[in-house]
Amino acid sequence: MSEVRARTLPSGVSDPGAVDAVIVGAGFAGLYMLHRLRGLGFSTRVYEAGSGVGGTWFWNRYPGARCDVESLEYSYSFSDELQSDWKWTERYASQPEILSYLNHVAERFDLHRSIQFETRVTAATFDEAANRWIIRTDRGDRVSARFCIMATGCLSAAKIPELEGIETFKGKRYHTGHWPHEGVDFTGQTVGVIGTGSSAIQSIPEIARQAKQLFVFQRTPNFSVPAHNAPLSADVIQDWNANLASYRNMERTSAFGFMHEPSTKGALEVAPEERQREYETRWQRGGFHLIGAFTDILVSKDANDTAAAFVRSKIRGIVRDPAVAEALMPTSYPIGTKRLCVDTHYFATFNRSNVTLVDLQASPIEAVTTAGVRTSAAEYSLDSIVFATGFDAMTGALSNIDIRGRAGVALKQKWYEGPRTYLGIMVAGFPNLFTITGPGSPSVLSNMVVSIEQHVDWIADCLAHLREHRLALIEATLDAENAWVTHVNDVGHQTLFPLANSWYMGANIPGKPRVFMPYIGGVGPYRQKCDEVAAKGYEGFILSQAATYA
Ligand code: N01
Repeated sequence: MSEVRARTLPSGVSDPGAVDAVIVGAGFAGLYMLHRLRGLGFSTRVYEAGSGVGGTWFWNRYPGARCDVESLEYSYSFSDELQSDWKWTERYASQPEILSYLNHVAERFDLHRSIQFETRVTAATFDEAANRWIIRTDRGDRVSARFCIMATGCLSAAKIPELEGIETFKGKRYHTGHWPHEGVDFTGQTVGVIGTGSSAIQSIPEIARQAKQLFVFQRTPNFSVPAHNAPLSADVIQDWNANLASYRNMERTSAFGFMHEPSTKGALEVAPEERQREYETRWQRGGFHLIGAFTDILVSKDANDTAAAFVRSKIRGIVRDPAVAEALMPTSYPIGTKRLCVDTHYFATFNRSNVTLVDLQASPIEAVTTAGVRTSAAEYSLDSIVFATGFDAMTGALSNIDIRGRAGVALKQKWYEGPRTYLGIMVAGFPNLFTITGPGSPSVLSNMVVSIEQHVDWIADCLAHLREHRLALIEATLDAENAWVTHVNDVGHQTLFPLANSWYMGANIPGKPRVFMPYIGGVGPYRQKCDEVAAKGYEGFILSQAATYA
């Protein structure tokens, strides 16, 4: 099979070409998927909306943007040479470093030539007569593909809240997920940041250092733990390299896709002093380790309360003004059930004289005005507003594409009451359409790179299997899908996650169904399930004959 050369087509010109596979998106998922399919000899084209590779790391260039999974672990494992050649410099990699890494990967594996940039896929329609997907783009492309693989990301459809008067604001507006490539200089400005999720918590300390005055508009306080970011020491790197195979295996078989010290006890099984010691050790270590301190933090409210109280006591200790500290303390949901944030000096930033917390629970935003933001208590004049207001998570990027399966049924319609998938990889009624880290898989509850590699490998092996057996189609059965959705819900409801108004639950998007979208059964057990399904001849899928492969 011949490689399809990428080229940027002039607007309005349609491409009648046919390929084996179209991949939508050139982030971590799309790049590795392209590499695997090319290695298998499938003709493949990638469409990417951005002007470069990187996905999340291409768009999210806000100050302080950094991964909350440690850099050595937040990296591909598929190539030994890549692993030994690339040198991470910090414990938690910054956005520019991750983007350089992904550019390096694209160059190293010669991926650019199969990617058509600045091209957004607008529609994907399954042609039942031909058993092929017809993919259309905003540049007028029309390409037919046997397989359509969505590598569109879980947090890529940025959400600006529907606030009255937004368009009238005379100053500058930014969204953290669409940050200007040239950067923004806030020196001398009065800036408002709306939101206090991970993006806000990372950017606020950086913006505060530049701005004359910063107002932080907080609707829901967030739990955050320190990153304790630092340059990677030679010892850490040496240990990582010496134990690479076993560490990678630990990630793949773990609960969340990264290495952690597993706990063996429940939080209430130990004496208060021991509990405190354990939390303190993990706080000092930094990152997500705190949430793994005990086995039951995410399943028992009483256990969870102890971890939440510990973090609140830390906030009380860091923030000097007791009223501000109080307002920064989350109390309305269990810790960990909204994505735990990992920060560098976030709470301490509220000790600065140029930073003011605006508590929207006490006085909600009424409108954006020409001059700034008006709450029920005051009007704040601003030069710039930063919307750190998140994403239409997990389903948003897919819903933005008009995806139609058998009988012209729209995916959006099928998912009207919440996403339904088999294994988070396929959807009944949408043959040969794959969703990398789709809803119903561990995805956002895991180290994304580990989950991406697992899905890409599974999909690549599946396509090779179909070709080897001269099969045209793979399609999830409705029964398998229903059983999986029930299982995903059952497991989710054994945890505390449904208690929070989180984006995991779709709660941040008005009108979005409240469904716990990711799968919390664990990265290791999930991988095992996917492998078993494949080993049993793709149990739960219908595979059908009569393919002609070029
Ligand atoms: O978005 P969010 P994010 N008025 O949805 C508030 C990943 N990520 O971009 O909680 C006022 O978490 C909203 O308030 P509330 C990570 O998985 C990773 O920060 O809905 N406020 C909330 O405070 C993360 O979880 C990294 O009440 C409004 C904030 O905006 C995910 O991306 C870095 C509002 C949105 O927080 C999303 O994070 C960054 C309104 N109308 C992101 N609407 C790392 O790797 C929304 N809000 C470190």
